[in-house]
Amino acid sequence: MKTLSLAAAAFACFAPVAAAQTAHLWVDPSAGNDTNTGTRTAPLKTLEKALTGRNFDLVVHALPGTYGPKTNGDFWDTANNKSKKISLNGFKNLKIVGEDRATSIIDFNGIDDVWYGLFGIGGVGTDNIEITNLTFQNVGIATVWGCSPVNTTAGCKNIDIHGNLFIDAGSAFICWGGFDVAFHDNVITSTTATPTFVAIRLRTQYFNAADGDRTYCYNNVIINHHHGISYASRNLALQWICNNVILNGNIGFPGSAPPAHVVLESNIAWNCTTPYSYTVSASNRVVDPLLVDVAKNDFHQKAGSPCFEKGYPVPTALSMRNDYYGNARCSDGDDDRTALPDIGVHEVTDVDLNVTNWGIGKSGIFTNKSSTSFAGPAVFFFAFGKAGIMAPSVGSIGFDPATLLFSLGTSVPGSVPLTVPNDPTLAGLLLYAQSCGLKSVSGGFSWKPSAVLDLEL
Ligand SMILES: [Ca+2]
Ligand SMILES: [Ca+2]
Repeated sequence: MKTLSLAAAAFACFAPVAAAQTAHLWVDPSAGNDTNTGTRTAPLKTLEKALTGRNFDLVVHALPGTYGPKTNGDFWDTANNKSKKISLNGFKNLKIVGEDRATSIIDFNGIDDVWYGLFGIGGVGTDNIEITNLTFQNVGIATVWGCSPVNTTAGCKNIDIHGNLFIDAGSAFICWGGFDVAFHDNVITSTTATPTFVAIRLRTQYFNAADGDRTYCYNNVIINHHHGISYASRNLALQWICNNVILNGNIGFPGSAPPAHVVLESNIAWNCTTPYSYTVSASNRVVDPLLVDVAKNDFHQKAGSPCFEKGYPVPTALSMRNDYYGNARCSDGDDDRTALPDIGVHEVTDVDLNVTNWGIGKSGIFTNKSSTSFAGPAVFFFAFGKAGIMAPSVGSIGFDPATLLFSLGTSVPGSVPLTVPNDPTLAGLLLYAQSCGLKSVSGGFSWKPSAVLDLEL
C-alpha cells in the first residue's frame, strides 16, 4: 500500500481550481423555501429556482419528495395558469441528480401541452449536462409527439441522461439533435398495456453538418409501450441504438430499415406484436430476456438470461458508465477475457467499490470487494471530469486520462486510503473513482473494472 503523501500533493495541485468552479444547491419540494440559500440544511423549494441565476458549474440535488404543478409548483406558470418548461439552454457543466430514485419524483400531473420537453436542452453553447437518479411520471398523455420529460435540440453537446425511471411518461426522451447525446440505462414503463406512446424518439432528421448530431441510445428497458424506439431514417446523424430491451409492446422498432449511419445491434424485443418493422442484423433478437420480476420493477437478469455478455460495445465518448443499479457497465461476466456489455439495465459483475469516511479533512477508505479471488494487483483511479473511454478488451473505464490524478496498487480484495486535506476551498469538488482488478481466468488474466463512483466534497 502506498503512502498518502501523493494523494495530498495531488489534491493540493488540482483541487482548488476545480473546487472553486462548482456550486451545489439542494431542493426539497415540501420542506424547502425559495428564499433559502439552497444548502442541504436550508434547501430551496423548486427546481426552477435552483436553475435560475447561475447556468454553469452547478449541481442541483433533488431531495426526496414530489416535484410538479400540484406539489411544489415546478413546471407550472402560476401567473398564466398553464404548464411551463424549464429551459436548460446555455447551461454548461450542470448535473441534476435525485437523492433517491424511488422517492425523488417529478410528477407532471398530466401536462401534455408543452412542446420541446419539460426539461429542454439545446442550442449552441449548451455543454455537459447530466440528469440522473430521478423518477419522471405522468406527462404527455394526449400530445405524444411533442411533450416529453426531457428533450434535446441541435447545438447542445455532451448530454448524459441515465439511471432514471419513467412511468407513464409519454415519449420519455425526444432527441431532435445534439452532439454526443447519451440516453442509457433508463427504465421506461407504463401502467397501462400498450398506450399510444413512443418511448424514445431519436428524431435527428433535421441534422446538418454544423450541428454534427451524434446520439447514443443503449441499455434501456422499455415496457408496455405502443412503439419502443424510433430513429432518424434519413440524413447523416450518427446513432447507436444498442442493448435495449423492449417488452410487451406493439411495435418494438417502428419505421423502415435503418440507414448506414445507424448502428442497430444487440437489442431484444419480446412479446411485441411486431418486434421489428424491418429486417435487422442477427444480433437483434426476439427472445425472452429472463428478467427477474418486471411487474415488481426488478429488471435484474435471471440465471441463463440471453442478455448476459451479448451486448454491443458502444464507443461513446462519455464511456458507457454505470448500469441502472450502480454496477460497472461492460464487465467480462463470463471470464473469457473479452468484456462485453450485457443487454438491458443490469450488468453482471463480481467487483464492487465502496468508500467510507469521505470528506474534507477525513481519510477516506476505498474498499474493493470481489466475490471471487483476484490475482492482484488492482489499480485505483481518481479523476476530475467524467469523460472516459470504452475499451472493448476491458470494459468501461470512467476516468478521464487528461485529468487522471494518480493510481495506487493493492491486492483485491483490499483497501486504499485517501486523505483529503483539511482545506475548506475543496468544498464542491467533484471527483470520480474507479478500480480495476486483475483476475486470473481460464487461459490468462482479465481486467475487472468496478463501477465509477461519483464523489463530492
Ligand atoms: Ca466475456
Ligand atoms: Ca458483461
